Amino acid sequence: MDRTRLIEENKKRLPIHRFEHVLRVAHTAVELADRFGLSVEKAEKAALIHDIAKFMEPVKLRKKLEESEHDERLLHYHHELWHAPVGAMIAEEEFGVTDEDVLNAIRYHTTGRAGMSDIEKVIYIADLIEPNRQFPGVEQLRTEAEKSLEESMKACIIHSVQYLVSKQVPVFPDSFECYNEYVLSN
Ligand code: DGI
Ligand code: FE
Ligand code: FE
Ligand code: FE
Repeated sequence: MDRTRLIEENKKRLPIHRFEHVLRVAHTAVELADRFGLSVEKAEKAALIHDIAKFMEPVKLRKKLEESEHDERLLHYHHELWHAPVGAMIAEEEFGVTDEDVLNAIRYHTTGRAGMSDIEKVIYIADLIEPNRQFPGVEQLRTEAEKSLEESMKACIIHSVQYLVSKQVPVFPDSFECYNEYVLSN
């Protein structure tokens, strides 16, 4: 599915504020991919699909997950996590995406995971630092993203885990595994 159609699909399925977030994430992801010598096409595609399931009802998200092979642990965590794997399912089934890297970038954009590919990192980072994100520390994350993909991903996952812990909400194991990978390696 081409860029224009993907944008149309977002417009159809998302309220305007979320639609605009998706466009900003795509813009940021393209910038990062270009900066770090990665596929701009893959980055843009993944970004343009990443939140496609964000406004599906939790009941529908659950049903969709149960339709096929899924990480059983997800259903024991907050439903906010479900739009990412369901987005990957929609990408494959409805938009004809076959590229595993693009699918994984969508699937893991909320939690991160250990062993992320560069495109997965780009989407994770772009989602967190797109120009409209405003939270204490975002400027520092943007500065990191000017320099190195690795340092940037490390700073982003540390920020996210710290934020979730500060809120005292359950943290999905993939996020901890991602965090541990970064803080263990030097
Ligand atoms: O969809 P977005 O709002 O653009 O961003 P996202 O998909 O990265 O995150 C969606 C929400 O999920 C965000 O409010 C933070 C939350 N979240 C991320 N990881 C975890 C989490 N919530 C819980 N409870 N546990 C997590 O591990
Ligand atoms: Fe999301
Ligand atoms: Fe995110
Ligand atoms: Fe997002």
